[in-house]
Amino acid sequence: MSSNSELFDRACKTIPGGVNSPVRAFRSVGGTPRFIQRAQGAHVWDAEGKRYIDYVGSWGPAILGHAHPEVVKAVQQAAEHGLSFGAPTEAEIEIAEAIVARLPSMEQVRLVSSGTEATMTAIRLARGYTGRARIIKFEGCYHGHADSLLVKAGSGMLTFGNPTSSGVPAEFVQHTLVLDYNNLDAVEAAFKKYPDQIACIIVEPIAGNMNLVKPRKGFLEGLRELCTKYGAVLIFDEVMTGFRVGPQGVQGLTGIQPDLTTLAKVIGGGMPVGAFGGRADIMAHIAPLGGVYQAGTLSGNPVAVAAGLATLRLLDAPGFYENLSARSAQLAKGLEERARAAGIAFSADSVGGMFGIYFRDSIPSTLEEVSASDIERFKQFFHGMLERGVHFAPSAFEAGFVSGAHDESIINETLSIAEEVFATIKAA
Ligand code: KE4
Repeated sequence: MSSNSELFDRACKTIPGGVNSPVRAFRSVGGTPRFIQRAQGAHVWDAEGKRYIDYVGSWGPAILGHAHPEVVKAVQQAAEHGLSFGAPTEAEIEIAEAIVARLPSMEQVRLVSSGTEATMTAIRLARGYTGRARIIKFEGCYHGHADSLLVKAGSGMLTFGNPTSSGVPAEFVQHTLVLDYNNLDAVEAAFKKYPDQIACIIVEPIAGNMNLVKPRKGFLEGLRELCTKYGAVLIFDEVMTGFRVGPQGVQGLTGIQPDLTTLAKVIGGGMPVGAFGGRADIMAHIAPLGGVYQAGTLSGNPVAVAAGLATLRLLDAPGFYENLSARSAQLAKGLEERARAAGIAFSADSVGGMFGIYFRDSIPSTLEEVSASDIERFKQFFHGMLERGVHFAPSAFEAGFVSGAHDESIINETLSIAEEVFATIKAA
């Protein structure tokens, strides 16, 4: 049996950074990533056979808990009939109907294989539908790694973005305007400055990629009004929040209807499924109906769709989301109580099956406030918990995830471990 560090050394020889997605490399917290051998319910086991209570949950997909028997069975049964055909299947109709039935704003939906594909295409569609080039996104929101989204705010508030990644020419982000999350005045100013040039706003309606940050009262409503007023497309990127924060995502919690929604994670149940969809009059512009091109060899893959469909159906169980929300809230409140009892500046928040923990006195509502939290203390907490068998997200700028398998006893076990860890970590 190889150790995690032996596997990491070996991985680094053939995989850049030893990982297939950067956050997994533990670079923002230090130390050696855990190589997961297997997972079941609320737990994962690493290469050394050590068990962890898991709050990463594959960054959202494992909402039922890992390896749910009915999801695994659905995958096995689908695989026995073939893995991929490059031709339409009834299962794709079933999952499209399941998604459309759950999200009234989605009259039509197209499946892809990742959240990045979904957001990249939704933006192209908004540009094709409006004939406009400029887009608005918000600092701290992550929508995948398409070129025009790897961008940070320009020098001036309303100047266009600068690439955050090498290999992205400035021209590729010159139409992307990056504004502060929760700053509605900046959005209004942008529309006043470019009244007929903005194709869309893409927003995480509850942000989960700068840690959990909720919209302030009126922010989403304001985005909806401004997009309607100026003829721009409002895109809710619900890749993370879709069917995670509630049975109808953020749009169900708020009653605000976007023009397009992007999804992934939960709708694949751990398999590669993404989706974009919304108003039929906009979706009519997607090939083969319209001139906005999009395609994918494995889009709607029958095995992946089987996992997603089984997951969505199991989420309909009576009381599932009430229990999920209660467990997240129990964890957030319990961590906050214990940290503060240890004299640590700490706050925590939760919504549905997502939670955020912040080493600062109050819950943040901007990236700047998250960035001002005590990152060093987070790192101490992260490693203290990891050593004691609790796997949190390896970054102070990520949300955490609870599953239907995290019962009260598992949350209480986590809290008693956290109490030990809070007693050990010191101010930076
Ligand atoms: P993917 O291409 O990773 O499937 O989805 C991109 C994406 C789009 N939109 C939102 C709101 C997202 O959260 C994501 C991906 N989320 C990250 C978690 N911070 C995935 C983890 C990773 O990058 O390894």
